[in-house]
Amino acid sequence: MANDEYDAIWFGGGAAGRFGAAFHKALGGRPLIVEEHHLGGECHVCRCAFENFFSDQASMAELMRLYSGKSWYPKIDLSHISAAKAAELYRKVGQRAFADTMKHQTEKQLGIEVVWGKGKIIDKNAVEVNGKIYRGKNLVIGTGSRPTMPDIPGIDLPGVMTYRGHPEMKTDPKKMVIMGGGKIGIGKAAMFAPFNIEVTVLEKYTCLPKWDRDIRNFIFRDFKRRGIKIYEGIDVKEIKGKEKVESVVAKFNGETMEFPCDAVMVSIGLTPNSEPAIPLGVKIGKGNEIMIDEGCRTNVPGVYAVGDAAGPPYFMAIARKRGMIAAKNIAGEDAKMDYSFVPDHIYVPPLEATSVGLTEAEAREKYGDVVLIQVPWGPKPKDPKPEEYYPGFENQGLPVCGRIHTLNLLFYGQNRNGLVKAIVDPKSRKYVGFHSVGDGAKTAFQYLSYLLKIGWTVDQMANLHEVFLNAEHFVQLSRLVAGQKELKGFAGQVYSEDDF
Ligand code: COM
Repeated sequence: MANDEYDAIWFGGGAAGRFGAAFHKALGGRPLIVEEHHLGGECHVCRCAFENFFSDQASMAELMRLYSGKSWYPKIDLSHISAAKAAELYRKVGQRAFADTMKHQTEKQLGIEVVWGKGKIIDKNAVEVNGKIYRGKNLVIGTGSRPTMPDIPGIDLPGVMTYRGHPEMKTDPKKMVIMGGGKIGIGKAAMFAPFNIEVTVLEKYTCLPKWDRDIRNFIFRDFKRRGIKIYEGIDVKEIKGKEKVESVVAKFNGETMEFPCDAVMVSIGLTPNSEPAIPLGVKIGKGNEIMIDEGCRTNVPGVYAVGDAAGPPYFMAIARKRGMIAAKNIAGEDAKMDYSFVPDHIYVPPLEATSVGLTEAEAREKYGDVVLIQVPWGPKPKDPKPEEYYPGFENQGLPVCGRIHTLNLLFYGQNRNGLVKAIVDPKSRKYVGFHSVGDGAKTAFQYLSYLLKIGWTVDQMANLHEVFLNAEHFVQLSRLVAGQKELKGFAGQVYSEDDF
C-alpha cells in the first residue's frame, strides 16, 4: 500500500491547488491533484483571464466610439457591436486554449499526476474518484468559491446572471442592472457599457469602500460622463418578470423604485465552497470559509485549505501563495502566509485601477500629516475640448502613459487619461501607499508592493531608472521632490465631491 500513498492529495486543481501541487513536487514530494473539470479553476473560464480578455474588448469598443470620425480616424460603424459575440469568441477559443495549456503545463511539463473526475472525500487520508480510492498522507482542500446569491424573489428568473454566466451570454441585453458595487460589479459595469448596454449599479452600502477617495472619484466621474448610473444606499427587494427579467425593485431613501431591465448581474460577494470538507470536522467560519492558521492548516491535523475555500482576500496571488505555503508545510517547513501589502486591481476599461498599501484617509489617521506625490492635481477643467489646447489643460498634470491610447484620451479632451498617487510619511520619507488609475500600471504594482514592505523611501526611488514614458510615473515624480530636506511633495485635492 505504501507505494500507492501520495504525500498529499490536492482536492481541486484551481490556482491554489495547481500551484501548491507544483511547489510540492518541486520540493521533492509526491502530490496528486483531483480535478473534476479543468486545471486553473475559474480563472480562465470566467474570472481573471476572461476578464482580462473581455475588458480588452470593451476598451476597443469604447475607444472606437471615442475616436470615430475624429482627427484622422475614419467613421466607425458601431451598430454591430456585440458583447455576446465577444463572449462567444472567448468561449470557443479562449476557454479551450487556456484549459489545454493548463493541462499540458501541469501534466506534461511539470509531470504532476492528475486524476480526472468528481472526487469524494472518504476521510482525511482517502479520496474516491471514479470508484477508485486514492490515499494521501495529507489532504489539501482547494475547492474555490461561488457567487453569493441574495434570497429575494425572482433571483432564478432567466436573465439573472453572475460572473459565471458572463462568458455564457448568447444575446446582448439593452438594459442591465448590476447588483453590488464592489470590485466585480464596478468592473462589469465598465465592461458592459461600451457595448451600447445601459448600465445601472445598485449598491446597498458604498461602492469600492476600501479604495482611495481620489481613485474612486476618478472612476465614478468617468462613469457619470459615460452614462453609467450608480445608486449607493439602495436595497434591492425583488427581481420582477414573467418569462424572464423585466425589472428590479428596490428601496431608496424610503421610496420604492423600479428599474426596467432585460438583464441582471448579481455581484454581491463570494461564498467559499467549504462543504466537501465539513465531514472531516474542519472548523467553518461565519462566511462559510474553512478556517486556517497562518500556515494554511485547518484544525484537523494533516488537512490544509487553500485559495478561496479558505476565505478572503479573494485574489489570485493569495490563492497561489496559500498553495505554496501549504506545500512547504507539508514538506516539513514552518511557512506562514504574509497578507501585508497585497495589491488590488480592477479593470475599468478603457483603463484599470490598481492600489497597494494605505489610502490617503488611512495614512492621515495613522501618520497625521502625509505627503502626496500625485498627478494630475488641482481643480479639473469642467468642459475639456477635444483636439484643442484649452485653458485648464495644465491641470491635467502629466499625462499618464500606458499603452498607446492613454495620451489619446488626454488629447481628445476626455479628461480621463489617469491619475497616479503615492502617499509618503514625511518623517521617515517612506511610502505608505500607491494608487493608480491608468493603463498598464499593474505590472509595476507587483514590485511596488514589495518596496512598500521593505520600507522603500523617496530617496531610494529617486535613484531607480525609469523607462520613460511609463504608466505610473512614481520614479520621476519622486525624484522631483526628493532633494527637499523637508519633504513637501505635490499636494492638492484632485476632485471635490460634487465633481461627480
Ligand atoms: C490561470 C490559472 S488561468 S492558474 O492559477 O495558473 O492555475
